[in-house]
Amino acid sequence: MRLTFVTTNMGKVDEVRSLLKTFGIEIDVCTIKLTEIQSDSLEEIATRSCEEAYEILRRPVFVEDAGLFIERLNGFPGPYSSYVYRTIGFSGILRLMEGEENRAAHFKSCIACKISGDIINLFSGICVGRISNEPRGSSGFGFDPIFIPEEGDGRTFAEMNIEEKNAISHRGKSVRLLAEWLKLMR
Ligand code: ITT
Repeated sequence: MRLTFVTTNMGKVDEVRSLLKTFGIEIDVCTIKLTEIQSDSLEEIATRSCEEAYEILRRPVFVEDAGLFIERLNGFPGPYSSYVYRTIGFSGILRLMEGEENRAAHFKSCIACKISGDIINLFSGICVGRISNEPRGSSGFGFDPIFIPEEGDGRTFAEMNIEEKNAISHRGKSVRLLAEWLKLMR
């Protein structure tokens, strides 16, 4: 069985491919733009996108929805992270956080996978950390330059290589759960 990852984000593709490869799993990528419903729940957004992807492609698919949740901003931008990144970017987030002492934040990733039939399987991962005072690093994508994971050594995600980020990231965790489940299915 070959799985297709449906996403428009090539940063996600690099991370997911690199990690799945260590499990001996190769994937195809399809860059069609799926409808993203408005919801406070990443699980609900991923489930609906996955249903649409399966309807269109009619083969085993998965999608991933992720977001950055900032405690002091009551979880903003959360499920709206993609829009917020495109509009105000990470510098806009740094402005909103100017002078704030509480910089706690977490990333969450939710993968929805449909192999066949009616069942959609969900796999989630969370990475706890904080928002940096200034952007650092040039690897990765999105909010990586301003996120310092708690499990790390003080570097931002953008100062890590893919393997280092995958070892502790929200996406690394959800992808490992997907990989373990796929192994059981074999
Ligand atoms: P697809 O929906 O096509 O997969 P997208 O970029 O729109 O691509 P999301 O809807 O999941 O993906 O948006 C999440 C946004 O949150 C993403 O565009 C980034 O700006 C940010 N984001 C998610 N995961 C991230 C990560 O690991 N590092 C940095 N920023 C991340």
